[in-house]
Amino acid sequence: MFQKYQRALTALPALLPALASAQQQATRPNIMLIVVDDMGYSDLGCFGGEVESPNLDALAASGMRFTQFYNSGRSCPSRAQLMTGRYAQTVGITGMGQSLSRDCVTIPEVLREAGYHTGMSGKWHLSLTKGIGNQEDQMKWLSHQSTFNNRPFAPIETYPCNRGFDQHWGTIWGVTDHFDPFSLVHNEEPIFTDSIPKDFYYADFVADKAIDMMDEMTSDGKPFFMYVAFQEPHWPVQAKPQDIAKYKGKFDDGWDALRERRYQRMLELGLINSDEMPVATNASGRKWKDETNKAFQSANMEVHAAMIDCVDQNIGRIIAELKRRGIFDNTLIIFTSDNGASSENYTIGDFDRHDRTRDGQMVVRNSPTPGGQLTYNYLHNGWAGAVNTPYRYWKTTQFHGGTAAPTIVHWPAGMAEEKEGTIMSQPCTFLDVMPTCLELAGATYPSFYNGNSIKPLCNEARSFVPLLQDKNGWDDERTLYWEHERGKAVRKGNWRLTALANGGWQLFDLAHDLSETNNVAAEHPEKVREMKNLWNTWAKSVGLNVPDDIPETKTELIFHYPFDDNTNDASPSKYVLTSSSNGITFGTGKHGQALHLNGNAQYLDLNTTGIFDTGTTQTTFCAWVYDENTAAPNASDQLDNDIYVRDEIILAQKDNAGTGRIYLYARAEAPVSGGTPSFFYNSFLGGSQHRANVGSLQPGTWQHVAIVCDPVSQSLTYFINGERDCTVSTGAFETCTGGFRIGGHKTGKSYFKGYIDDAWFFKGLLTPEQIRQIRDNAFDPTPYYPGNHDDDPTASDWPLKDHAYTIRNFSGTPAYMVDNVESDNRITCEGSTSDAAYWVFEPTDNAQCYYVRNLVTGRYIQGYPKSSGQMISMGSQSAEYYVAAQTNEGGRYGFASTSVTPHDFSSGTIGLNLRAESNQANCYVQTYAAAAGTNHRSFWTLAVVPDDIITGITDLQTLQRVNSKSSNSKWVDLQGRLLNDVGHPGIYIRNGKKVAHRHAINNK
Ligand SMILES: [Ca+2]
Ligand SMILES: [Ca+2]
Repeated sequence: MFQKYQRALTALPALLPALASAQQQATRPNIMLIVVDDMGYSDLGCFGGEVESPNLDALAASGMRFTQFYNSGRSCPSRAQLMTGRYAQTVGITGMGQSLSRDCVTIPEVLREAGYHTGMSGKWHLSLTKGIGNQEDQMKWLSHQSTFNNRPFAPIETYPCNRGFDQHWGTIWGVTDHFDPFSLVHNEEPIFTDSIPKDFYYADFVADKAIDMMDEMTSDGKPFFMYVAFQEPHWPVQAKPQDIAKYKGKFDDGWDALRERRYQRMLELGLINSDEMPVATNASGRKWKDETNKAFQSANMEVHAAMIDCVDQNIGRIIAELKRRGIFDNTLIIFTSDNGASSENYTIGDFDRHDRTRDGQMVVRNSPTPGGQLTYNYLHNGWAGAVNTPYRYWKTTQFHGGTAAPTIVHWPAGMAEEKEGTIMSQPCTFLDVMPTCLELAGATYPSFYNGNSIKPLCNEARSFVPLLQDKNGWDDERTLYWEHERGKAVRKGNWRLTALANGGWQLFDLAHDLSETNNVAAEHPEKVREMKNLWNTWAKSVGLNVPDDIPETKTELIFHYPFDDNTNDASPSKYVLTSSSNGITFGTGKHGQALHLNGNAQYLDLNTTGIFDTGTTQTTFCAWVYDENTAAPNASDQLDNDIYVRDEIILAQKDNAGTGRIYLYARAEAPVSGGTPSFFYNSFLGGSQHRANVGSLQPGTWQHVAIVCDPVSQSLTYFINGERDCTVSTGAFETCTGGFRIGGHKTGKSYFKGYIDDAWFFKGLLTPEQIRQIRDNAFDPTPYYPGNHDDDPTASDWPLKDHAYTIRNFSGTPAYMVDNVESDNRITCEGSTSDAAYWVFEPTDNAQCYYVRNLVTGRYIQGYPKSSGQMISMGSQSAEYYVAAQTNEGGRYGFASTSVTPHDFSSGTIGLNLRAESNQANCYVQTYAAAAGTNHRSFWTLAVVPDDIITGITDLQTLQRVNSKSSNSKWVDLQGRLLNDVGHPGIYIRNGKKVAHRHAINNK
């Protein structure tokens, strides 16, 4: 009987740090790390696939399947993290074909120090691989036609045998002919340089050598660490005929059927939960029924399956050998894959892709009959998008389709019995393998190795030994990061923020969407910001160059056209629309009247340019839309790729350069051959269409449509009737600063036919709630008038803060605003100042908007009636006032209610503002609507009240706060009463100086 590891563990501390005796070492497990290359997440039988994998299935049945084990999405970064327990970017692997740095240690380096034998068979791919630089010679080199004087395959000091492995049989490069691998070595020496055995297949060789090495590795009772790195099923898809034969015809029903079958099988196996795992669509966009060469596609998949089958057979041979030697139970086997299945399809005869065999026969790329040595085929994206079921995307991306590693851990001697055959969904990562090995070997991670200082293990790396024993999860959450060739991701708890290399951030709630199908970034902008900041901080910490983010755009209204029998802009900007020569009309709208365009060159132009730059400005456009084109497109419309297409532009930006920018258009498509037409909203950006879902457009009915355009996250989000339809990843936004056209393209085409009502356009990202408020005609735009709003105003945004002022009507005889508390709670104008003429401005949520409070009486200007000519009252309620110096009266200030629009003093009619009779003291301040610049009675000068008058008044509040924490400041009034937080009426002095005359200070 083998001792259970729990008991063995208790003996381990005594082993440290010296080498253990042979007897003690025997309790430490052998560790066998088996890695396959580019396997689909669900290819194996025990992960829901069709591949016959009885040996791995058996390991799964008595071991554990880890369903959320993460690799890094590509060979080199994955293997770097696996070998070192550190992010690839920190160990020299910032891309592909680079050497591991010397400031890290590999698992075999550490375990060898701890008394383990270390052996490797198979693919390395952690050495700098350089071509010869001459295409013809490169091909000769790859195909063994010349060794170029025993040219090293990479710097020899970076070979596995020089990175901790006692022995290595395998390849240095990452891609080779499976029947005759390039860069095959035994330690430093090239092997099979003259000829390759006739029946050679790489997977067989890898298993042969793993088995052979066991003789030496078990000879003295020390445990071993063995890294078995199969290159299968990496392209070129090549397999032995007898293995291919097993899969003939097995995939003829195509990848759509396979995807559904696997999904169901995974549900049955308990690997996934439909609540967490919506069915992701095939990221290739290819439908099997539309494939024109099904035989070719099926054949590639048959070979892919055969390669994995062959790997499983070879794993069976390795397991048999472990059993024969009686060491199977105390060998920890970790089986995993370095990345998801590959969608790649490269030309051959380039760099690491051979174009001929050793005897000079040329190889056929994408042969109709793949599998043999004279073929060089790929799986292609249709199958790749399916064999990674239930996930989206594939190798090289940082989506789960690239980074989810189907992982099996098996260890009878050390795993708790109740864990046998179970499924572990706790997120783990390749980073965890090093600390796991350290724990099992009782080894210490060094700070100095082989003459080099060693950087610490990744903070996030954890031994998963507890998960094999009594733990079902981590005690605390950790944050994991990914980056490869501009693809990126960060996971924290059940949130994962992911971006394709050429796309923006997408946010997924893994608790309900482990397949990453539903980008919820629009619903959770704060979470996006938090996660993005985490990623940026991490990326900088690992030395990545993180470009400055485009700053978030403050929400600000650009225009608002209610189209109520006119084209007036209801926003303060008053942008004028110019009608097309064909005119426009109005008809019954959603709210009042609506713009009606007849589809025949009718449109409206907003000719102001330079309002913003599309490339760097977040925007939101929304409108009620009624498309009158209910019929399917036909021969009178545009013909494009065998479909009739009709575009009707709702809003476009007119630019003089580039492709321009079309925010929103209605698109209808119909197959030339007939069939179901598609109607949907669309957007044109960066030379491409970015579609809302088919069916989003419903002609012949009113729809509220919003499009949120975000160059920061590089995405577009559509809202239909207030509900998000979809978010589309776009890539970078182009610069575009032109004016706008409503109802047509800048070049005079794609005219809209129907009604448009209540069109709003904002800088910034409106929230779903704000979009719904607009839909419901319940949105208050005033905080978003230009200059009004600041998401995160700082003290410097309120220039009037921290002083006391007098407010004087500027013309002629001075007339100061005074709180006339003594009489009737109103503001009067008086010819001279008194204490009740001192005002302070308190910040609101919006910069340039203030609460105005009388310093002495402590009361606010409040509660103005919403009509002109009413006197303004004072009281405890604070009302927000837009206080603008940008008046037409030479920098003098205007005060306007922010709840009565408009209130921009620079132009147009002002809603309700504070006004007093010019040249007249002893009058009341009243509300008035007025046209800008026509009545200087609405304009005021502000003067900071000199310190010698109000010294201490503003300080008073500050010092009183200090006073509450300290007894040093003593304030007394003229009666000698010590002041506390509550002030008394009277004159206040400090250090013998009058500081305030209080009536009834309402201290804040
Ligand atoms: Ca790979
Ligand atoms: Ca209207």
